[in-house]
Amino acid sequence: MYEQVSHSLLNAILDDLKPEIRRQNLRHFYTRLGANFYAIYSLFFTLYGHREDFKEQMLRLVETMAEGYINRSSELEGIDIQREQDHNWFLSQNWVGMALYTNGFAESLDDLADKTPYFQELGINMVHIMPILMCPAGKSDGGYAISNFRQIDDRIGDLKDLHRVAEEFRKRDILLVLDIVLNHTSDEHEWAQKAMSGDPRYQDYYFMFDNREVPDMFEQNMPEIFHESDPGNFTWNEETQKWVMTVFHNYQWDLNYSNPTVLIEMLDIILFWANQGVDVLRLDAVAFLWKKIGSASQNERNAHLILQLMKDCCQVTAPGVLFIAEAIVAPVEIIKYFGEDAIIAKECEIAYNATLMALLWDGIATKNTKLLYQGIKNLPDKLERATWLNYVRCHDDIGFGFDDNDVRASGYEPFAHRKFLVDYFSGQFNASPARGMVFMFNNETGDARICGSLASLAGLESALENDDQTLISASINKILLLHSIIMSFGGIPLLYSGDALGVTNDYSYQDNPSKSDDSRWINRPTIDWERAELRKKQGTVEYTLFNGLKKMIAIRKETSAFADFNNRELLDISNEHLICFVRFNPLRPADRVMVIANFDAKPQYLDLESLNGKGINFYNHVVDLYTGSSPTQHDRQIILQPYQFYWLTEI
Ligand code: OTU
Repeated sequence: MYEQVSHSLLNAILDDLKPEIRRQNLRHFYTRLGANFYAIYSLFFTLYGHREDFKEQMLRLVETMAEGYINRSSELEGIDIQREQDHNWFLSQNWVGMALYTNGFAESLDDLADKTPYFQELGINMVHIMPILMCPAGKSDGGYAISNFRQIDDRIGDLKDLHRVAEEFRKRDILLVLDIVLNHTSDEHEWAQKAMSGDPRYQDYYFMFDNREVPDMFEQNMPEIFHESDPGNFTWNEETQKWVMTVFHNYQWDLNYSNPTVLIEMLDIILFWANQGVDVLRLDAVAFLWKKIGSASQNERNAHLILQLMKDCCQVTAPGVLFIAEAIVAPVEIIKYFGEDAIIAKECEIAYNATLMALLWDGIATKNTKLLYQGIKNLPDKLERATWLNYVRCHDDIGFGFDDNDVRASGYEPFAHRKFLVDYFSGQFNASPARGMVFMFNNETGDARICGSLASLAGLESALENDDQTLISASINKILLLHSIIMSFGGIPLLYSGDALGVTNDYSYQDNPSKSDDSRWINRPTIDWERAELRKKQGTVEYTLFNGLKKMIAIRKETSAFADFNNRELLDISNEHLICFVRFNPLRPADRVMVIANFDAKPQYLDLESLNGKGINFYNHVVDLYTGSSPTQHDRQIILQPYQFYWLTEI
């Protein structure tokens, strides 16, 4: 948009640019800057317009984008232009992701590059390599307490190795995803160290207070994240005799985005990694970016403005790069991280579907789909050009953060129901085969979350221990069932390292003093590659899971109705153990797939009359894409075995 105030400021900024920048050929940069400048200016003005140094900061912001553009390789610029032309590319059903820790999956980044064929074997073409940057040993929060945003942890490799990974991936059309930890730094980061030595410039990068007055005001409304290990949101710092805001661990200092320098530094880091050949950036803990006294300091409007600004700026320099919002918050809040509008107020193209994840686990524990239905029904439609990251497990805990109204509408009392879920997955509930751990139990509120690997939560660990074949196959079927939903729901499925091989809990963290107070380590596995060979041996758990998932992935890629264009219709049916939805290709509505999944441990049936003609036409020849055969029908009913799913289509 053309508007006089911002346009004359833009002209002034272009005159003031450093000569090194002015001398460059910046054609594409200028066209994009011109297109986005009004939005960038308006957002920056809303956040920092009251400051005396506003214009200087604005100049610095433009210089940061220009420098980022100058450093972008022509190969990456080519990809930008290609993606600009095919701007819906990431909504295709072709993408299937996997998240992993370098040192759990491989020996090092170099070794990970050598293991690329494993991804291809399974069909994975988007790999989220979890934090790889410098972290203090011990006080690392699994890589999310970073002491240097530009240096790769030398225990796993260096920038050269990452370039090799990026190159190997690109050759094979695999997308590379890396983290940007925007909300905080390690207390060993140079900025924190300078702040500790008393430098006021760097003290302004954080929230530091001489006494408890302000911290106490904040505390009144701020929930605690790691209540058991790190209670409170502030930590006393001896060196400076100040209280520092530390929402996560006491060694993770929250960055202060009311200081524009912080925003510009972090944008510079985003652009730096974009220029290393990263396709997608996972923005960690985005809900926490803005702190405000009197609020929970999560999901604040200004947090959204910061993300819009980062998106607008990144589009100018590296428009081919996508953002994933990691905001594990209430369903109505998650959706806002896509932005308000697909074009002028865009934030992240992709967001973790934490709602679906928690709902799926509810289905497993209750063997019932009431809450799953309710939750999906109330999941708002996304913006255009936005997509979910659908997952079952990740490196974190599981929080049962459903909407209380949905829980009530399903006939449960929220507190008691959550307690049931925690008891079920921690194996305290009678007859539960799950082997999870309670995470961050809060005595005052009764809140708790759950850790554990997918296989152990689904009962595989206990079944193997008891050598119970029936339970072993039930747990395998549950694992496949959960994946059948994330692969067909709409969005990019994100598998978690180890889950395709049925890797169970790793208890070794309990003997490591720097890990033992964080049970999330139980679900951060080290892959045993010798054992992984069993995926090639028929009859093993590894074989059944790996090949089941491999087949699902291959079918997904061939099924255009599985692309994500808000093209899903949830069907009301008369059986509360089943979930049933239809996916259709918006361009060719006759291409439809009906997904039916049975969450019960007993066979269930779907009464075709209850569909009222919705879904697909069962008078035609119907076939299950997964097995290639027709579904079992009897008397106008479709029969599903325990934990069975169908992907039905008419042929
Ligand atoms: C994220 O987690 C990371 O995934 C965690 O591994 C980190 O510990 C954390 O940020 C701090 O960097 O912030 O918006 O319930 O779900 O902390 C959600 C715990 C987050 C995690 C939560 C999450």
